[in-house]
Amino acid sequence: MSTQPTDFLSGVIEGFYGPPWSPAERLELFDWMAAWGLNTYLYAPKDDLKHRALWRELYSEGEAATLRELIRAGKLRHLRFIYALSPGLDIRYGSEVELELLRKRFAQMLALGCENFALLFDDIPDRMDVADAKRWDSFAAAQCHVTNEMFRWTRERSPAARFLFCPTPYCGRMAERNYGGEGYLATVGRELSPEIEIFWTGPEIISREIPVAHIQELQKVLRRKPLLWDNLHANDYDGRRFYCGPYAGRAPELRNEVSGLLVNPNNEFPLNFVPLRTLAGFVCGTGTWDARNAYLSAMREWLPHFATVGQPVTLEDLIGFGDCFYLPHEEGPEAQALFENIQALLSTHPAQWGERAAAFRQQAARLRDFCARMTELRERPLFYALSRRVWELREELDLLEKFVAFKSQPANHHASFTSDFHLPGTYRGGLVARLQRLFPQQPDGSFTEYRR
Ligand code: GDL
Repeated sequence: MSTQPTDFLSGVIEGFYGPPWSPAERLELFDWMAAWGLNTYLYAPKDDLKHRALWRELYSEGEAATLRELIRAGKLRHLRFIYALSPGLDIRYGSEVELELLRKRFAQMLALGCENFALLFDDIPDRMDVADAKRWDSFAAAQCHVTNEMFRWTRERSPAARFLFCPTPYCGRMAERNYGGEGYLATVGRELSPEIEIFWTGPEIISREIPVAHIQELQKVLRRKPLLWDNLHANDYDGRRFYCGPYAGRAPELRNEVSGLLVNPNNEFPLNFVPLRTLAGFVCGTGTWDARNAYLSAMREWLPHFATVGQPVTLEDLIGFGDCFYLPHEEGPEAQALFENIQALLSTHPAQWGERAAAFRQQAARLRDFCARMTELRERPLFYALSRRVWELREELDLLEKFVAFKSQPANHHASFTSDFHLPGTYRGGLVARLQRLFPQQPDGSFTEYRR
């Protein structure tokens, strides 16, 4: 049973950079959300051209028909559909012509059945054109002007509309750096109509934790409860990773301090099962929150999606695999243990390896075997979503296994090791990998120059 009032927004933002989800994926998402008790979907794919770069252009008939279908599908499942527009790249805030274009865009969406809206001003140049700078002494005031007007206009046509706003500084670090100009958030808190909800991603864009005290401080400035835009499982910033760990690092008390909790997850839709299942558990749960337990039970529910054309996959193996792609700031315990094992081996002379070498080889071989079996998944979209990352993991495990086997032979203790399957150029090659090697980052975040 949910403890949350029905006006608490809970659900998903399609708000990442990269290819937007397909209509079929969105329908599957809606089915998951309805089954799990999440109530809101925010349409905000950064790379729908008409959401951001071409925000002035109406949707074509074909595009409109797809959106109408999506909105209808949401309604059938009693989900709240919110349409977001991001005009901030180049809008002239003081122009009546621009405001009229915004109204036309919203009017088209209203005609398609959409009742709730958002204006997003994240990730935009933080400056105004000359005329706007003359009229407003701050960026925040200009954005409030446009947003308040669009809110008023929308409520006249859709009286129960929820209306959301994403500020230019949308996390603690950006606010500290005075992104958007000094006093930006205070101006928004004062000038933005109190019924408009304001997004916030926590102390960071990708927040490992979102402390209750951090949000309570923010409430004073914004003069309302913020609405969380949680990027914990977003992976658009790193093509090598995805996150299938649990919703974590947020205390259950946080639910009382925000007007809702929306997550912007992995680009690859099929990889979001556990993140969204555990989010639903967090939002709808009562009492304490045990993220690891939530993960283990969501993994059990995800397992049937891993049916293969060959040998079945076990829950134990799936959990170990999921631990390798857990959360941005931490590996799951099994992956961490594997890492520590190989780290210890690499820093010790092979004569001292003892039992550890065999233990590592066994662990790695099992995981590598699991990765190989992913090619046999019946759900091909799930395999395609996994395939590049699984390939990379397999390569690294294979290399390390070969290395440990080679060095375990006393005759090879001092011999140098090479692998015929890991050759310069085709292995860890390319400009990006070379740049990374040239300019490594320390665990404390600092960068060191390369020294010969
Ligand atoms: C962001 C972007 C978001 C992106 C995420 C992760 C917000 C408000 N905006 O800054 O579109 O997916 O980071 O890269 O979070």
